[in-house]
Amino acid sequence: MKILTLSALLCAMMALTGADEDINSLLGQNVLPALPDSEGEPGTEETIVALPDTKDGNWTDSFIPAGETDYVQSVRSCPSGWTAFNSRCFLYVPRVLNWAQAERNCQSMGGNLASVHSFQEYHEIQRMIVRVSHYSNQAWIGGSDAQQEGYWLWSDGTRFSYSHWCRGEPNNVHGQHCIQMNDSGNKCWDDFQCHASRPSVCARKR
Ligand SMILES: [Ca+2]
Ligand SMILES: [Ca+2]
Repeated sequence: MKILTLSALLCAMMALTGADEDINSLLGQNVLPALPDSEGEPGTEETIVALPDTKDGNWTDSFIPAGETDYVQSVRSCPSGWTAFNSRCFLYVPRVLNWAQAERNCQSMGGNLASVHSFQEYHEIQRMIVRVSHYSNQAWIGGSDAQQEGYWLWSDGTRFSYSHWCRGEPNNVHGQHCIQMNDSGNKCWDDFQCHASRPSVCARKR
């Protein structure tokens, strides 16, 4: 009889423990102890400090994490005339150039023709062009399949994972290997002849 009672007690305790776990799990409380935040300890402050102009004379601000005396980790603002978005700076170049000239022009300013990785990013670039030029002009961006037909690559080396092609594009009519944005009424992407003259959009890291 005593053995039976003991067994019944053990079963009841196990059932209760299991029930506690289930309830905690439902309430989201059955979690591992919080780990330290790898991005920064709570209470760490970042201060914005104006730095002397650098050699290109256009930088203005820098973030210096408090307590960092050995190095300065800079997240710089964009050069004058460039538009900041996420971790990059963008520039609309109204002067018409062919795609290769446009890419070289961007490189001369420390960037490349812009790669585009999301609709949000594309929309920001479109807004910048309207703000600067008051039109929604066709413009070169950094996509090309000149190396191998149908293999689209960005000139800045990033992965070609997002696209905003117009209906029926890319169609490679008479050999089209460079992407112009803001094409047709839908302001979408078209593959076009790389030697054509277009405004362009440069991008560089902040
Ligand atoms: Ca092509
Ligand atoms: Ca086309």
